[in-house]
Amino acid sequence: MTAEDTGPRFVIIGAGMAGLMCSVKLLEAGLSNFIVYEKADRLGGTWRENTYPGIACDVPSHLYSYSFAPNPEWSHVFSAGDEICAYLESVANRYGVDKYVVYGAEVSRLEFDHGRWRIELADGRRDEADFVIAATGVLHHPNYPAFEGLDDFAGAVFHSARWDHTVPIAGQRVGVIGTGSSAVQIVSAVASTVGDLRLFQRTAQWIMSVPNPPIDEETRQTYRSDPSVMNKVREGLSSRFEELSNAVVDADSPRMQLIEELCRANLEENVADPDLREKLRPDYRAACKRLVMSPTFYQAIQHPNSTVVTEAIMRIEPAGVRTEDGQLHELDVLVLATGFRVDRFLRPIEVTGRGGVRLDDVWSERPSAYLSVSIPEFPNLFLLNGPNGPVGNFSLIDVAELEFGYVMQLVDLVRSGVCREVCAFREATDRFEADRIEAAQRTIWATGCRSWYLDDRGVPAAWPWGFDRFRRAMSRPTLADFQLVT
Ligand code: N01
Repeated sequence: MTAEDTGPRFVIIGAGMAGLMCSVKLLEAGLSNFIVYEKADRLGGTWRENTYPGIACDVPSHLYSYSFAPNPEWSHVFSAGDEICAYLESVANRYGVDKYVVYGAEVSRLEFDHGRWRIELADGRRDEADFVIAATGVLHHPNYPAFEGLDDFAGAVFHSARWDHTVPIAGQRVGVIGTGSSAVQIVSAVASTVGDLRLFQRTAQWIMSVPNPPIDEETRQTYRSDPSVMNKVREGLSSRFEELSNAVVDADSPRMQLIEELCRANLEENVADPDLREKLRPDYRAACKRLVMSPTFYQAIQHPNSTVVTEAIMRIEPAGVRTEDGQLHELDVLVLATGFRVDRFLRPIEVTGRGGVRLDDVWSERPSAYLSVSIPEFPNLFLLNGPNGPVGNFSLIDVAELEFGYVMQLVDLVRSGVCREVCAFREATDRFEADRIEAAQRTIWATGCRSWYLDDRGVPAAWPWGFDRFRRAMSRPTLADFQLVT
């Protein structure tokens, strides 16, 4: 135990990108009395779980890196998932946070009791903490579609985030359900190696063609020897993403129109067969759904092995997928690239706040949190990448770092004796929600499509303003919005 171990105790839930960042920053602040509970047996979060062929991040790697750990070794502009996972592991090693992570430790209950959080793990282990930071991810709980007969399928069936690498796909008849970013990357990666590919498309997607060139050795050497060059690259990427963020929150902006034109031109110029082009043409505005970026999808879907199936799925049979037109699409492997349940956040953990308030009750309609970070009546509990935050076309690493800086200012109120408990007031949270919902109507996400951004009322569950506003909001808490219990 070090001297600091007598300081406030933190429990961090999740050893993904955000949980690791918290650990590094707590150590940096001299706060080593913390533990990270990770239910899996490896760190990496989303990059550990998603291992499907073709996986890469659609935020450029030099932006999708911690600000404190730039990486001159990125191999591509958009590097692959295993490279990102290896990067997270190397950061964990370099900063010595690995030893703070307990693997195979699933948190099942959190209860606020007499000013402290009591933590229970699924295997019965118990712990206590002054602060809990939930770094449990957004796209974490797979959405399994409820097709009749799914369990009867005779071949292999798995979700894109649970890829079964023991199942061979080369030369096989493979079906992919869904047309989101995951499906597009899978199709692009496997079209030429499978025997037959059926893409079951419920809704067509706009695709922006963004090239993904390798970063050559000479450039990497420059980054190694002069990190300021790499930092300039990051700054340039960051300002381009801010422009994108400002475009998508204003459906009428000229930049949004430019994005739409680029997507339209990609379709017109790169899909040769007019029938296929019409099948692939969405009937809603580009970026209404999360914009899919791929330089290779149209090429892959025009491969002789590939077929786009637009007839609705009637049921799954042992031999394959039966569509409404009566056709049976015979398959050996069925991939459910059907997205995630995005309203879960730290649930199914049972969380009980002050006075026995249950998070399940507070969030019975839908999840909400003040500035996506703090929940009324749940003091000293903070969320990273929580509900209604900036999930749309930003680097979630940047988001988590900014949120952490904000959270630490709240933690410091307790550490310095200003208060013992801190959480947002209900009325501040309601006011934030009202403003957010009003602004959300002007975003591109509210222009008429079905997407995972929309909550059960059809309101985009995302930060509806530009990134500059988020950065400002995170720079300093408005203390009047917080209930400080002394
Ligand atoms: O999931 P999605 P995803 N019957 O929710 C379809 C990030 N990400 O895993 O459009 C038939 O986007 C559904 O159809 P529809 C990124 O933020 C990033 O692909 O609702 N179809 C849709 O086509 C992304 O946005 C990267 O009509 C059904 C698809 O399944 C987010 O993760 C890579 C169905 C789900 O698409 C999620 O992407 C991967 C049903 N019953 C993911 N149910 C990169 O960085 C669902 N669908 C590149």
